[in-house]
Amino acid sequence: MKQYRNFVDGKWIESTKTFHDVTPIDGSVVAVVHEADRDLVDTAVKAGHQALEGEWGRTTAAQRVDLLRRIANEMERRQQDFLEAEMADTGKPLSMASTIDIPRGIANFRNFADILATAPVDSHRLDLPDGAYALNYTARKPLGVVGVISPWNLPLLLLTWKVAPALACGNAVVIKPSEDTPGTATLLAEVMEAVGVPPGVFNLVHGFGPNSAGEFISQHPDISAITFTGESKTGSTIMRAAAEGVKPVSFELGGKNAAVIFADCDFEKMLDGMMRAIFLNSGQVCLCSERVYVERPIFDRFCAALAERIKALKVDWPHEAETQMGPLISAKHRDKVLSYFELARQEGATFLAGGGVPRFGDDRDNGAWVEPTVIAGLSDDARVIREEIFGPICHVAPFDSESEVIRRANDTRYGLAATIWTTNLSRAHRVSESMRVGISWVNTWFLRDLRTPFGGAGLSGIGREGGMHSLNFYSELTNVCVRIDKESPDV
Ligand code: NAD
Ligand code: 6OD
Repeated sequence: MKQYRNFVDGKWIESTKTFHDVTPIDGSVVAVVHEADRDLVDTAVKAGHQALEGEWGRTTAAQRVDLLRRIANEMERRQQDFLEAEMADTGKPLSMASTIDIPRGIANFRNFADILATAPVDSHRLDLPDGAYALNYTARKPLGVVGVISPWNLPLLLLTWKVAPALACGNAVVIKPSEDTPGTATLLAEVMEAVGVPPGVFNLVHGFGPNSAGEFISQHPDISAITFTGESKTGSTIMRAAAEGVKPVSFELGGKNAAVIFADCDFEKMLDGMMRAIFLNSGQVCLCSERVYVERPIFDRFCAALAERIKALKVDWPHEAETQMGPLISAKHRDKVLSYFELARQEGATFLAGGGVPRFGDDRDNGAWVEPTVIAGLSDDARVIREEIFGPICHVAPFDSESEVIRRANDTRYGLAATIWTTNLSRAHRVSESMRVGISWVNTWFLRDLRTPFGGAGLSGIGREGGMHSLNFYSELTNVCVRIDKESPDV
């Protein structure tokens, strides 16, 4: 059986306590995972600090740019291994993992290498009344040892989105991938070892959240900052732990995202986009649209067309080239999603498609599959409309005016993303800017430029990462202010 070990201070560490990494495709065991205890997390944090005091702490930005590029090259060489590990852990289709997860994981290192290589030094000249002036410039230094806690939905993509800029800025990291997806993080540790990242700079600890590696990281007094992606409730627990040491946190949390579809949209392009926005990764992307508002003149046409497209959606073995949707991440998460299907029934929803569990008559019946589902007819205060489900389900509702739909779309405690579909240019700008979210897409969805700010409002997060926003989070900035006298003393 494959073993996923911890990687601490440049060494592979086993544990007497292990758990099974199970694939949601058919419930079989992928690997035995070695769970880190509090002592091992402590060793990892100490190793990080030692690395910062040693050779790693003296690296130049140019050396780190070179290192990030070598990491990307080695990941590319092992692309197939990453692909197999990600698909086994998540059940996501080849069509997605090979075009989004793994290439983006690699691109994160290349992009942050480029961003660091071209990062400007912030400087300001201040003229003084006596004719002298002050020159200010900002020195960028690492924060220290950064705790990185990541989720299961886009495991490599979201982990490297944080690890790449953290290393670019010269930090050491202690990472904890989700207990459901330990595979690609373990491969990433192999890559770090292969390219010669100094011991202690990249530490991987496996485990769960409460009373396990996640909690040990967030409570550790010598962790300098925490970057976390996951549920809003978990974010709030981690924030309480971080408050003790007044530590910087960067949080990318849950969403209950709205799609707003105007009657003047390009209908077929919108339908293609909305199929992705609702069902990509079985709806397990924090940016997915779970609330879809459609202008009344095209509401019935939209519902009929969506139901028709769902009939053609290929829900099948992840390795088949044509497969568009795989299982959910785990039986536990499938049960949560099914409980929301049940709640929708109790709240009086009409099911336009799906609502159950597909039966395959083979090993997949032991997996974590659900049907792509569309519901309608709920009022805006129903729990199904207000709570994040994180599955292949959306609620569709008609609207009559721009102001009404802006109000309803913003009527949520979350604030991550919105997608607006219209051919009216002014309306596109007006509506997208009025969304209380971190990102508004117009006539597209999940199109990412890694230099742009990414994050959420309200329960969806704290701070922004991406491009210079990431470099600023992962750096301690010191402003140096130099007074330059008007006259030289020898005048
Ligand atoms: P989760 O919060 O359950 O777990 C995320 C990570 O936190 C895991 O590694 C887990 O082990 C760890 N963890 C859990 N409890 C912890 C604790 N008490 N202390 C420290 N660590 C703890 O989230 P998940 O189920 O893995 O991911 C799905 C959620 O993530 C959804 O809510 C989704 O919207 C959100 N998400 C948000 C973004 C974003 O960019 N905003 C991206 C992806 C996922
Ligand atoms: O693309 C990204 O950079 C990003 N952070 C995506 C988040 C997706 C959420 O599931």
